Amino acid sequence: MRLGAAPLAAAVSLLGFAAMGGCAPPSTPTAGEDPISVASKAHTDSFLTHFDTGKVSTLPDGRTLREFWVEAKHQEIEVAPGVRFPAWTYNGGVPGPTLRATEGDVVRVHFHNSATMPHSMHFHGFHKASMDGVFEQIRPDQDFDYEFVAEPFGLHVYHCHTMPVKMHIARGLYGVFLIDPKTPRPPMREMVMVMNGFDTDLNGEDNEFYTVNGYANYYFKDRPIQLKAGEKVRIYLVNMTEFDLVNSMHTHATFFDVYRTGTRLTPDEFTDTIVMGQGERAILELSYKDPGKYLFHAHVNEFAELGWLGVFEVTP
Ligand SMILES: [Cu+2]
Repeated sequence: MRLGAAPLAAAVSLLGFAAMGGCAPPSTPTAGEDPISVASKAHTDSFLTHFDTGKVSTLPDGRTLREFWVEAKHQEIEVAPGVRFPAWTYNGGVPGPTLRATEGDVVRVHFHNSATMPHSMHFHGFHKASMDGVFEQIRPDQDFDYEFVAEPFGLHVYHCHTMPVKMHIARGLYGVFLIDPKTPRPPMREMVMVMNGFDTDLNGEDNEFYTVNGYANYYFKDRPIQLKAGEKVRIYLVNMTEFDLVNSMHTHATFFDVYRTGTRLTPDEFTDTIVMGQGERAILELSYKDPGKYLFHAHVNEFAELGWLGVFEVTP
């Protein structure tokens, strides 16, 4: 970001640590409340733990077919209190839905473009060239079915690949594509965190706000994440920040196991800070021994001050 964003920074980094009190219920509309604000906060709230596992059926050859429905549509969202952003979305929110399959499934994504310009879906993972979402651009009001076998297992992403790609991603056209291994990982509470930025002055060069899951400081101010002492949690962490070369996450007072790209079942690293380039992702597993409130945030501290800040509230 640039220095010009400083006044906006002041507007958002308002929150003293006093704001870390308690856990408010998810946003519900009350009389006079702005519906876009309510919807945007509700999206960030539910995004953390919502996985779209699609419609499952069995093909004649015995394989599992997993179908998803995704619509590109342009929609205004709120990214910080009183700050609107003219987003380009998958299914109406930024990030788009977390699509979850199992290694070996046949995945079919029914894509419809309701926007006023061409868009596409480009999935990370193995697939044929015709399913790559690059040369087949989907025009307004057109449909396209992306189909491939889910592999390799790991934590992947999908995003629009229409030129200029940086603009289509900066406006919000991305989401998480998670492929579980055939033998599942050990069960534990799971959450998804997508690190991103918002170029709210639309200058096409930098971000004025940084968030996890679309709303600045949401898990810091509105709804700290509740954990139990000793409880192990799994975080699917993805970096879809545009313009800035790296983003990062740092946890206070604990360390985490890192499974880079989620493609192996043994950890690569045990640390408290992970740095990721654009499009990079990793699975983290962590726990806290003692009750208390613990910050997590970008260790690019400027991003933390512009909205990438959260709290784990650990109870006995
Ligand atoms: Cu696009």
